[in-house]
Amino acid sequence: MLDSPICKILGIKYPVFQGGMAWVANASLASAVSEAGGLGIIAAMNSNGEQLREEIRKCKKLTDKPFGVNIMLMSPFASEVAKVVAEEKIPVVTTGAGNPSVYMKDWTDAGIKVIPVVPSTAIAKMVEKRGAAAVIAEGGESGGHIGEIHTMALVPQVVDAVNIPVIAAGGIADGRGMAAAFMLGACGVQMGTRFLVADECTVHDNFKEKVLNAKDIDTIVTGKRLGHPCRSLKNKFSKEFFSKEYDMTVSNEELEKFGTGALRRAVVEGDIDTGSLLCGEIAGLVKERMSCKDIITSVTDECEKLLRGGAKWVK
Ligand code: TUI
Repeated sequence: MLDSPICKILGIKYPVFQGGMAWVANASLASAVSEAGGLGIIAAMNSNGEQLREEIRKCKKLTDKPFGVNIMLMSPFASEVAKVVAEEKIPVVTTGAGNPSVYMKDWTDAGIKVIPVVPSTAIAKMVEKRGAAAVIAEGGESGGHIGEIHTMALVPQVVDAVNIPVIAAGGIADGRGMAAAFMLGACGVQMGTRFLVADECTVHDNFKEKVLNAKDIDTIVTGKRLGHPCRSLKNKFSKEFFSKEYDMTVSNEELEKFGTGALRRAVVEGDIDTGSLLCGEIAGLVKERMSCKDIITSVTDECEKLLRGGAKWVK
């Protein structure tokens, strides 16, 4: 059995978080992960307060285990959903795509454990000062909005920079990645891409098939010109976005407009040509559909075996 301080802090069995993937991480996925002993996370993404409240209530009906909500700070509804998580007494809030400082006092006062995603040591230190219970150090291998450095370099530097638990994210989809994260000083992992193809994940089947068939070099980063780089699978949409980005006759407004609605098209409609298939670099390793329970058990069992066998490298 793996032992990690984050399990005690959050009241979970396994130190495995499911990423709060935009448009994807709903009550179905989050409740299945929490039921399996990990930390399921609902993505508030661009939901307004009442839409989020409805999803939270659905999740509460499906599990009595702790689950979290991820607040995407670039959302126009961020301040509205920030209030809803406190009203609904959500035990854990993770944040992404920005600095959560303005909300942190209200959340910690409400007894919420705040665990921001951090792309750098500076932001990790800042949120620690403001009362974060832990941080998720997310490397650039991740799908979706990413920072500048990658998991192997980011995690140990964040571990050294703060005195709170660090969860590693980005490029982790099996027990090897999880064991490596522990060796870097993390005390848990967050996985997105692996859960994207989980049985309980309601993302369109066309999207799941693209992930299952992806190779190592099949992702691309777009959006750097707009200041929000995003990793997704290569397809007609991402390749066109990429070429428009380097075409100075295309304005930023036109570029933003081209991207609007693309994630919903992929996730909900299964449009794998003109939709945005946000996905991490580790997709090439994800070859099987499984339940959340089987994913968590196989990843943590493999991790445990590897950690026990670590002494083979020492004479
Ligand atoms: O947030 C994510 N991943 C996401 S959010 C998303 S929706 C979206 N769509 C289009 C453009 C932008 C977002 C899709 N995927 N991951 C967590 C994450 N947070 N990655 C990087 C960061 C981050 C970046 C800067 C966290 C803090 C930060 O602070 C900078 C500052 O000072 O504001």
